[in-house]
Amino acid sequence: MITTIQHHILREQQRISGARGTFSWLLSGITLATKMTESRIRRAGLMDTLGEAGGMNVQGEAQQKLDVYANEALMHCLGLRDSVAVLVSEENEEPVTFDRKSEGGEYAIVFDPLDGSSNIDVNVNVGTIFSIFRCAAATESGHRGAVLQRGRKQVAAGYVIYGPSTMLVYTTGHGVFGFTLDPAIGAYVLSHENIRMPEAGSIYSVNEANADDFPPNYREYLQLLRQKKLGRRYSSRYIGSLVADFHRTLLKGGVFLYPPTAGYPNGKLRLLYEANPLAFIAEQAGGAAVTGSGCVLDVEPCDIHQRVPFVVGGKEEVDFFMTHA
Ligand code: AHM
Ligand code: MG
Repeated sequence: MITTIQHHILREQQRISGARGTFSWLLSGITLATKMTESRIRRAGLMDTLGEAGGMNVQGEAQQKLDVYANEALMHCLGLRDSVAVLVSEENEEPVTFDRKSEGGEYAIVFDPLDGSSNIDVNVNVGTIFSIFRCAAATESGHRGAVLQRGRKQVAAGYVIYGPSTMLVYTTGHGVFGFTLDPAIGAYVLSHENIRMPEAGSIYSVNEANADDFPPNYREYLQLLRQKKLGRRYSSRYIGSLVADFHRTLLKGGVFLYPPTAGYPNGKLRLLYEANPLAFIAEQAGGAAVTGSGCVLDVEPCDIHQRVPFVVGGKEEVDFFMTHA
């Protein structure tokens, strides 16, 4: 018989919250919101959901209508859960906090509601990325402190990819599991048990149009891959939707890089809701993720929207980056 994500999470939460049900209730907020978003995405082009919403987000990027919808869906579905104390979104400058009094308020959730949304008008894959922390660190530093925790402290992380099919991939630190949305029953069904990232692959993924701006060590690394220094020929793939580029790297192996550039001296991708959750999944699947100077998961965050250089992939490619670049 099938295993739904609800069933899987019920088993996982024994390790996380001592089977009190708060964790599975929390995750059901994420699955519901992503199903709402997926249904809008499926009808994009038929409804008035394509194009810009007219506003800018905190990153100074034009918000798409679907960015706004995906953000509201997550804010609404998670805001109703008593166990949520803080929500941080790419689309909101400040954390959204909830005063839960004595009961609840255990978790902080950080998310990118619609990653790669500039691709949506051309019918290319987009995604939702999330990361969950316990609020233990929210002491004097308040709610901001609850989310300014190292990636190693995540209790769960995952993403949804809206592609030819819709998949949710998540980890609670005990392996990585993938679920495919079965539209006939409206449930995420286990389709990828204990995902392992190949130790080595043959694809590199980077926005090569920026190569003249990359620091020399990144340029050199890509050149060494092209020169078959790892013993095989590499091919290049770049979708420009992080979730999609990462998902391919997770399943097929290889390496994805977003290096520092002139426009983005710290790299373009955000630590809390892009790099950290994907780094957690990569490590859990046997891969690795670094900023160029160390593991992504060891970076001590200082700002909720901070950016980091991001190199993620199979062990062999990432080790080679660290030793040769
Ligand atoms: P966003 O859509 O949440 O703003 O995310 C940024 C996107 C990532 O999905 C993707 O990896 C990257 O920007 C692509 O950037 P570029 O167009 O500079 O290659
Ligand atoms: Mg993003």
